[in-house]
Amino acid sequence: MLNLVLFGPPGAGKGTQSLNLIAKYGLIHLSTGDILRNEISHGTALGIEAKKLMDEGLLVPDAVVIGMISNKLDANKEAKGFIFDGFPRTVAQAEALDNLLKSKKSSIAAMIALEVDKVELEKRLLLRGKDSGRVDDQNTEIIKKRIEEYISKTEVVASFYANQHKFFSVNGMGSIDTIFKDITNVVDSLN
Ligand code: B4P
Repeated sequence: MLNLVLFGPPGAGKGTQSLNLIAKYGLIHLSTGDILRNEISHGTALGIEAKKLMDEGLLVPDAVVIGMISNKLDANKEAKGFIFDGFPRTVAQAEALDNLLKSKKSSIAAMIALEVDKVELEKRLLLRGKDSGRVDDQNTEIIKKRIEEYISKTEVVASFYANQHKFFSVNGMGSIDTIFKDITNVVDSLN
């Protein structure tokens, strides 16, 4: 099984590159952001609670996202592997993911981190906010809050995987195709 964590700050290109990776390696895409937005659009109790936090740029509680990922792993028992996009975002989530995969006799092969500077992140998110209608992409203060949440709670997750010798950094600035090539070089070097 090939399990990859795609990592980086909001707007780094995790969602964008995940789509390319699924097409090339036949993996299942698990984006906690997409799953949460799906709950919101269906007006579920989980979605209503999550929306309040997401619209302010705050993280959703660990137990909620861990439960969602556990359900998705159970629903895709025959998968060749998974791309975890936007998850884990805290050390508690990373530990829970290791335990979930261990119980299925599997593990994470690599964390690939997209490195993008703050100015570029804000520019990309505001641009997407114009077309997508995403509330969290339309306001500079909310974008700043998301980046702060990333720095205070998520950045440390990189060390979690570095300690397991599974951390790989990729330059996330430049064309989508060039970045994808750099990512595939890492993936192809894993075996
Ligand atoms: P996510 O949905 O994960 O969103 P993201 O971090 O903003 O986006 P991503 O990095 O995937 O950017 P993308 O490729 O789309 O999270 C949203 C919210 O959900 C969080 O703030 C939180 O509240 C909640 N949440 C999600 N997961 C959670 C968890 N595990 N725990 C707790 N809470 C959680 O790219 C952005 C834009 O840049 C796009 O418009 C794209 O076209 C553009 N772009 C991409 N690559 C580019 C390039 N190379 N050059 C120019 N533009 C590029």
